[in-house]
Amino acid sequence: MYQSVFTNRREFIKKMAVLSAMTAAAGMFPGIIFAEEQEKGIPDGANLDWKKAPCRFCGVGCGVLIGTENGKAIAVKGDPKSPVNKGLCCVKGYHSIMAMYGKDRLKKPLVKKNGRYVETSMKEALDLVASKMQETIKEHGKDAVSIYGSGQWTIPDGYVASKLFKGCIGTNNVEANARLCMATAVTGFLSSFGLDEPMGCYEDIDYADTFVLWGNNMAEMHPVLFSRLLDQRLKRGVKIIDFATRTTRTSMAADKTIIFNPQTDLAVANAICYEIINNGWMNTAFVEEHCNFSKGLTNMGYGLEDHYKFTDRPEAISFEEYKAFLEDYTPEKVSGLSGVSVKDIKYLAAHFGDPNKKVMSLWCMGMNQHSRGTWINNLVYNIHLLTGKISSPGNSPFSLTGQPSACGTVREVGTLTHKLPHGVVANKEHREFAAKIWDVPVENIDPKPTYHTVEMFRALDRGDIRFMWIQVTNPMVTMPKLKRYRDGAKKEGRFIVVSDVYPTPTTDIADVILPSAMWVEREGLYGNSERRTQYFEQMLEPPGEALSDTVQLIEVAKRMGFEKQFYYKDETHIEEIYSEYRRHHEGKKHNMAPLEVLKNQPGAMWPYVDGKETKWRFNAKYDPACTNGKDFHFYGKKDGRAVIWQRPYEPAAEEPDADYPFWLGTGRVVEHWHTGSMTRRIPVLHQAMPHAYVELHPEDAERMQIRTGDMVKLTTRRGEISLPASVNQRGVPAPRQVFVPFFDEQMLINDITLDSFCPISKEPDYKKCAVKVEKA
Ligand code: MGD
Ligand code: MGD
Ligand code: SF4
Ligand code: MOS
Repeated sequence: MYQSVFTNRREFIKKMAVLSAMTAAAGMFPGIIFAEEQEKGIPDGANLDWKKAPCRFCGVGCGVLIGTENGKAIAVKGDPKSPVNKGLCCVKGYHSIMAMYGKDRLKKPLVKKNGRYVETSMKEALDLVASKMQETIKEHGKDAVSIYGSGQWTIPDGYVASKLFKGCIGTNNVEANARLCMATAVTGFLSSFGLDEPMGCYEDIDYADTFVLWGNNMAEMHPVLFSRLLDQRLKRGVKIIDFATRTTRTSMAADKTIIFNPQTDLAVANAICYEIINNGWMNTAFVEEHCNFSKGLTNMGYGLEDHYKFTDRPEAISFEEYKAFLEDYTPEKVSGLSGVSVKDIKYLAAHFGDPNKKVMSLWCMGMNQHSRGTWINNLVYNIHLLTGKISSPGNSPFSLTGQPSACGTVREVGTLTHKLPHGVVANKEHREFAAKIWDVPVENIDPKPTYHTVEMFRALDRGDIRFMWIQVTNPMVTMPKLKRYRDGAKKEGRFIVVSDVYPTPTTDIADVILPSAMWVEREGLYGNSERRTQYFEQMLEPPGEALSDTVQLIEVAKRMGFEKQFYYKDETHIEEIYSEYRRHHEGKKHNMAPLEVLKNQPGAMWPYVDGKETKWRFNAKYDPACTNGKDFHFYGKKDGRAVIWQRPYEPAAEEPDADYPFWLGTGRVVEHWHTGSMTRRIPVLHQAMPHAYVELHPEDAERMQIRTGDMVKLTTRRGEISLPASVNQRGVPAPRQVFVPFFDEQMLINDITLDSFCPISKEPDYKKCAVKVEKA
C-alpha cells in the first residue's frame, strides 16, 4: 500500500540517519554468519547445505559458497576452488546474503491509483503492464516504449528483454546502466581491436612486474583482485603505481602515487608514447607486423544538447605523421598542464619501455567516465601496442568492469540500442542471424539505433518516449543532471514500470512496482571482467509474489501475443534460454561454455573452444581463433592489425573558472554498492559508512576554516546541495578539487552533476564538472 511502503521508507531513512559512523569495515573477514543466527549460537555447519554462486556485487566475480538452513541463507564464505578469489571475499561479499533480508523487501506488486499505491496480484500487475505497453505502441508507435536494464541483470534477463523489444516489438529502445559505465570500454576495444573485452585475464597478475592503475581505486572497488596484487608484491616484489586524481586507500598501498589534473591523462599518455618512441623503446617488429596508425575527428563537442549526434571518421596515417603529432607531447610540454613532474612522466614511461618488465595497466571509471573516454582507452592501448606488451601472460592492458554482469549481460548479450547478441542492428547479416534464432521476421528488427541512455531519458522528458520499464537499476539516484530527468519522468502521460527488491527513489516515480526475486532466489548467470561466465542455481524461495526479472518479461511477452517466441518448456526457462543464447556466439571467437560445464565448476572464460577456455586472445599460442600464421592475430580487424590512434588532449566539458573554482569528482566507497539500496540495509556496512560526505584538500579546508563534520555547500550550474566535510579521512583530493560518493539518496550529488558525455561512447563524465565550495 502507498501508506505502508512509504511509512516504511521514511522509517528506514530515519533509522539510517540516527545511526552514526563507528567502525571502519574495510578489512578482510574469515567468513560471516548471519547476525540473527549468531544470537542463537553459531551453527557448526553440519546441517548447512553449501552451494556455489558468483558474488552478487562487483565485476571481479568472486566465487562464494552460500550455506542455507531451513530455507534461509545464513552463512557465506569464499569458494577456495574459484580461480578468481581462491577462497577470499571482501566486506560486501561476506555480507552479501544479508542484502536479501531487509525488513522492507518488496513482496507484492503495487499499482498507483489516484496518487496512492495499491497492492495487487502479480497476474493483474503483469496484465496491466502488457496492456499499457500495447496501448502506448498503438497511440504513439513502437519507439514510444522502452526498457532500461542493467549490468546486474542476469544473462537470461537481458537476453529475453532484447528478444522481446528488438525482436518482437521491433524497437531498439533497449539500454542498460552499463552505458554509464562500460560503453567507453567497448568503444575503446572496438576502435583499437575491432572486438570487445580484455584480451588477457586475471592470471596476468601472477606474471606482471609492474602494475599501473589509471585512476582506478582498486583497494575499495575491486578489493579481492587488489589483494592479489599485494600478494604478488610480497612474493615477488612487484611495483604498484597509482596514477590518479586523488589520494585513496589504493594510494596508501601503492609503491608510488602520481597525481595528475583531471582530464590530463590524455596528455600524459601521449607523453609516454613520445618517450617510448624517442628513447628507442618501441618494439619495431611488433608494430610493423601487427599495427596500423589512424586518426579521427577532433573538437567533437560534449553531447550537452538534445539530439546531439556524432560519428567518428577514421583516416589512416603514417608512422611519421604519428611521430610528428607526438612532438606536442614532450614530457616538458605536458608537465605544466598535467601537474605531473617531468621526472614522474619519465618514470612511468621507463616502466613501459623496459624490455625486461612485464606491465599490466588497470582502469575503470576514471578512464571510462571521461568526456574523451574512448580516446584515453585508445591511448593506453597505444602504449601497450608500441611496446608489444599485450596479449601475453603479464603484459596486459586490462579494462576492469564494475557490475557483476556488465560484461556478461550488457556487452555480450548486447542490451544497448545499437547492438544485437551477435553484432549490430545496422548490419543486415547480423539482423538475419538474430531473427532466425529468435524466430521472428527479419523486418521486425529495426536497422536504426534509437536512443542511448542519456538521450533515452531526454526522450522521456520530451514525450518521445511514453513508456519505460526499469529493471535492476536505480536511475533516479544515478543519472547525471538528475533533476531534469526526474522531472521528465514524472510528467503527465508517462507510464513507468519499476522492478526492484526494495523501495527506492526510482520506485517513487513508478506507476507499477514489480517485486523481483533476487540473486540466488532464482537461477541465473553472470559474466565478469575476465570473460568468465558463472552459473548459480536457485537456493531460496523469493518472498511473497516476487518473480525473477526473466519470468516477469516472459509473462508480459506472452500477454502481448509472443507465445511462440517465449515458449520455454523447462520450469525456470534458464536452461533453454541459455542454450538458445549460446547459438548467437558459436564459433572460435566467442563460443560460450555449455551449462553442464558451468554447473560443475566456478565458471569458464570464453572463447570456450573444444572443451577449453581461452586465456589470452589474439596470441596464436593460446587462442585457436588466430589463423594468420603469425605469433599474434588481431582478427577483430579485417587485416588482422590493431590500431594505434592519434588522439589529442582536449579539455573537459566544464572546467573550474572564477565563479565555480573547484573540480567536482564523484564515485564510490568500499562499504556501499552504488545507491546503497542493498548495502544500507546491511547494518554493519551502514554503520561503517552511514552517510555521504565531501572530501576536501586540507589546505582548502584550512583556508575556508572547514573541519571534518562541518556542513559544506556545493553549488554548480545545475543546483546546490549541502554535505558534511571530510578532511584527511578516507580519501584526499588534490587542492581545488572535491570528491563526493553517490551512495546516499538523502544527499543526491547527481542533482548537481553534468550530463556531458564522450561523443563516441555516449558515456557520461561523472568525474568532472565545476563547483563552488562554501562553508554552509
Ligand atoms: P570510482 O570511485 O568510480 O571507482 O571503480 P573505480 O573506477 O575504481 O572512481 C574514482 C576514481 O576516478 C578516482 O579515485 C580518481 O582517481 C579517478 N578519476 C577522476 N578523474 C579522472 C580522470 O580525469 N582520469 C582518470 N584516469 N581517472 C580519474 C568503479 C567500479 O567499482 C564500478 S564501475 C562499479 S559498477 C562497481 N561499483 C562498486 C560500488 O558501488 N561499491 C564498491 N564497494 N565496489 C564497487 N566496485 C565497482
Ligand atoms: P544500483 O544501486 O546498483 O544503481 O547505478 P544503478 O544501477 O542505478 O541499482 C540497482 C537496483 O536494483 C537497486 O535499486 C536494487 O535494490 C535493485 N535490485 C537488486 N537486485 C535486484 C534484482 O534481482 N532484480 C531487480 N529488479 N532489482 C534488483 C549504477 C550506475 O551509477 C553505474 S553502473 C555507474 S558506473 C555510474 N556511476 C556513477 C558515478 O561514478 N558517479 C555518479 N555521480 N553517478 C554515477 N551513476 C552511475
Ligand atoms: Fe564480491 Fe567484488 Fe568483493 Fe569479490 S571483490 S567479494 S565480487 S564485492
Ligand atoms: Mo559500472 S558497470 O556499472 O561497471
